[in-house]
Amino acid sequence: MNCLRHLLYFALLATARGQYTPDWDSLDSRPLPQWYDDAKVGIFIHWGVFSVPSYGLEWFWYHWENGFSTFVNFMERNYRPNFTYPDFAAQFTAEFYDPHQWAELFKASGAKYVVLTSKHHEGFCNWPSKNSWPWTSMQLGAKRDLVGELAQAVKEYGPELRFGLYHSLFEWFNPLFQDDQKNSYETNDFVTRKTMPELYDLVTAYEPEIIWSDGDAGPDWYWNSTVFISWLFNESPVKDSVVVNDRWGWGCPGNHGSYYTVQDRYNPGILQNHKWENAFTLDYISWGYRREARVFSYLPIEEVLYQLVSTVSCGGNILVNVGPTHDGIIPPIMEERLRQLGEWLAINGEGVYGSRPWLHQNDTLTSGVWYTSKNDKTYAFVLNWPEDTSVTLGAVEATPDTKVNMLGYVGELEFTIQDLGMEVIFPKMSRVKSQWAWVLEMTAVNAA
Ligand code: H79
Repeated sequence: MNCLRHLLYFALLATARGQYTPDWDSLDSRPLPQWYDDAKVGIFIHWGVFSVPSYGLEWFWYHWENGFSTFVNFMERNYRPNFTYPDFAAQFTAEFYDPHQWAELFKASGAKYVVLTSKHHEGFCNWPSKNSWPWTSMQLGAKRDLVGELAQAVKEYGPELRFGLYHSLFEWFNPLFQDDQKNSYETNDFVTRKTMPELYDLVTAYEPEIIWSDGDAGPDWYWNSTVFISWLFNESPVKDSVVVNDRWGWGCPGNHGSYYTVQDRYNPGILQNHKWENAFTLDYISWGYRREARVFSYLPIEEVLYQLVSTVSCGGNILVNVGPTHDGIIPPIMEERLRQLGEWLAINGEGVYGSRPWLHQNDTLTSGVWYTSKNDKTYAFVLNWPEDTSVTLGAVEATPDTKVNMLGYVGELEFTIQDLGMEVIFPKMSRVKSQWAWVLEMTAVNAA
């Protein structure tokens, strides 16, 4: 009896203070907010002091400091002696930064959420952090709250475009972190004085609905990750809708969090039993802007669409990255790619948003065909227009009630039943609205 009373007491206490306890078993039991699974497409933005040298990649400082010759030579050729990386911050000016223009572009891309780097591994804060003086965008360069301005512009679109923040736990050269590392993570001044105050500050000030954690060098108990996430899920202003990824300490990626990012550009190609995200960048090489990139370095729209459909078919979302310039421009080639994506989704989004994996993920006979499902419909994404006039779907079995349409085309498509699957006759290309990839919408079919 006493025991029962204790149990009740603790249960009440737990409800009063929120239901999640600071351990992974409890945190992982929280159901995924559905908006995230339905959204499928997000935009990632890598913007920081690395956007000033805009050379090589966003790991510029790390490579230069560690004596990589390309970076050392670049600095010797182009900057006065004694120029330091922090000196770049003065040129992070953002004079063309128009957050409303950015938000309009992200909306036009068909994305349902936006994730901005609040602070990358260099430690520079794109918001007026009180714990990072004087290494923030409020004190140096732009003298603006870059995070706050985008949060406001994105939130004007309501739940159709949600706002999220990337945050790097570790900072390459922060002396507090380096000391903790030297002490085998048994001291945690960096976490208590820097990382955690900043994370709580970001959530309270900007109410992001995604915390995209990165730079989880160290054990999760060192970072205090579960304590922060239990506060986020129980008490924070975004407790009902927020989602977090999985980079919260050694051993966490692929094991803990609302959804798994595992590693950059993760795209396993087979159905996953936990929600996941494929974060990739429009530049094959870098997440941050780099001036020397040539046109061949950018993913063609066909590749972006391949990433989208192969990811969504296997239960994932895509997070498409752009790297703005130091002055706040999203380079036109990236803008074009995002607008192409939006153009394609405007025609074909029915098979993407709110969809769920089907019984087969890709076709058993024809390569470049991926599937999703929604309500009573099955969608086949055909990445290659057929060389002759038809595509044979080995994974689909027609029934007497089967109907086949193509999104962006008026009228039904003819098909014939095959020994293995069905053969769908494609219409004349000139009468089809979609480009780059085509979506068959099928009713009353079975998995072969
Ligand atoms: O922010 C982007 C990357 O900078 C970041 N995650 C994405 C979203 C990232 N953090 N850690 N890593 C990626 C993995 C680190 C890989 C490394 Fe390297 C291999 C570090 C040094 C060698 C990649 C290649 C980065 C520099 C060279």
